[in-house]
Formats: sequence, C-alpha cells, structure tokens
Amino acid sequence: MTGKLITFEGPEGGGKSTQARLLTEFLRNKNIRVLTSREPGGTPTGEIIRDILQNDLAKEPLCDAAEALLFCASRAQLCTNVLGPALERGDWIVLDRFTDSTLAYQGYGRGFDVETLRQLNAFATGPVSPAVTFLLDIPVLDGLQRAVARSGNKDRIERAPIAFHERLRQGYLEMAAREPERFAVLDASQPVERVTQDLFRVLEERLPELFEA
Ligand code: T5A
Repeated sequence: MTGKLITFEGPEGGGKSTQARLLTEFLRNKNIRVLTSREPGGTPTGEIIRDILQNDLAKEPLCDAAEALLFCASRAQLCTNVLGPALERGDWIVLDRFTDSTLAYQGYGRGFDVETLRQLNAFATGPVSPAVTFLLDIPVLDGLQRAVARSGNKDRIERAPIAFHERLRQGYLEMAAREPERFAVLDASQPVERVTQDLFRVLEERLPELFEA
C-alpha cells in the first residue's frame, strides 16, 4: 500500500488530537507504518516556532504577517525534513492541522488574501498534499469551552475575539464545500465514539484499501 497523508482540521476544541490518536491506533493495529505529527511543530525548529506563536516566547506583540509566515516556516521544515521523506518511504501520516489552518485562521480569520496564502502554502509544502482531510466542525463557543476545560487557560490564538473564530469556522466550511473530494466534514459536537464511527465510514468509502483483509 502506498502511504498517504491524512490531515485533521477545524476550529478550537473539535477533538482533532483525539480522533487523530484513534485513527493512528487503527492503522498501527493493521501493521501499517504510520507517523504522527502536528502543526505548528513536529521538528525542533517547528517546536520553537510553536512556542513563539502560542506561548509568546518572544514577549512582544506578533504582527499578523509574521504570524502567517511563521506558520508557513514551520510547515516548510516539517514537509522537507519529515513528511516528504516519510511519504517517499511509503509511510502513512496522520497530521493534526496543515495548510487549511493557515487559510482558515490567517485568511478568513485575520483577513489576509486567501489566494496569496495558498501560494505561500505551496512554497512551503512542495509536493506534499493530503489525500483526505477531516474537518471536525463544532460551534465556536462549545469548542473553546472544551479546549479551556482541557488546558485550564487560553493560548494566544484562543484569546482572539469570538468573531475571529466564527469567521474561520465559516471559512473551513466554505473550503470543504469547494473541495468535497478531499474534505470530509464531521459533526464534532457528538460524543467521541459517534465522531469516530462517522470518520471510519468516510475512510472506508475513500480509502477502501485500508479495510481489505
Ligand atoms: N494555527 C495553526 C493557525 O492559526 N494557523 C496555522 O497554520 C496552524 C497550523 C494550534 C493553534 O495554531 C493555530 C490554530 C490553533 O489555535 P493547538 O494547541 O495545536 O493550537 O491546538 P488545536 O489544534 O487548536 O487543538 P485544540 O486544543 O483546540 O484541540 P483538539 O485537538 O481539536 O481537541 P482535543 O482532541 O485535544 O480535545 C479537546 C478536549 O475535548 C475533549 C478532549 O478529551 C479534550 O479534553 N473532547 C471531547 N469532548 C466531548 N465530545 C467529544 N467528541 C470530544 N472530543 C474531544
């Protein structure tokens, strides 16, 4: 079986990490070599960038353009050093956030031109692209509540105004409608097991090779 990249996307608290972990377990139980990672992060450089983006490491207000470029820099490092080589080896990859996050958060959310961001994404990713993207859709306030309940506080981006989170959620839904062959929208407000059931139903349709003996 040729390796594929499966990405998880969506607003805050949709349960991306939870579902990504369950999918990874399923793949490993099938003796499939699978690598997991997250954005921003996933490489030593990417993890430092993550600290700047989420935890105010540089202790200065981050301008929106620098934010967009840092997400792309982390992505370039991950694609070049980790994801590209893994796909060449035939490994599968389960990735928590990817290019669509930049389009949703920095494009629809912050207001940067989405087409320009697509070009930046292409510059960062080279040939690496997802086979399937699960959009875990959840009402903004419900998702933020879950995220805060888990970590006890809000990171830099979670603290952005609700209108920002509403715009990026709508952005995700628009992108999913525009690319239905890649995106699968899951109702993430359901209990974990129901979301997982929906996810596997989609996977069986889109990647039937995973379910053959
Ligand atoms: N970002 C990222 C950009 O702005 N641009 C970009 O290009 C990129 C790549 C990353 C931040 O960076 C931004 C987006 C983000 O703001 P992060 O810390 O990686 O931040 O956090 P997120 O990816 O946003 O992940 P979240 O912390 O929001 O959570 P998840 O992964 O969606 O959810 P998860 O699985 O951790 O679950 C959250 C809580 O809910 C529970 C879990 O047990 C957990 O406690 N839960 C459920 N509860 C009830 N029902 C369910 N179905 C549940 N599923 C999970």
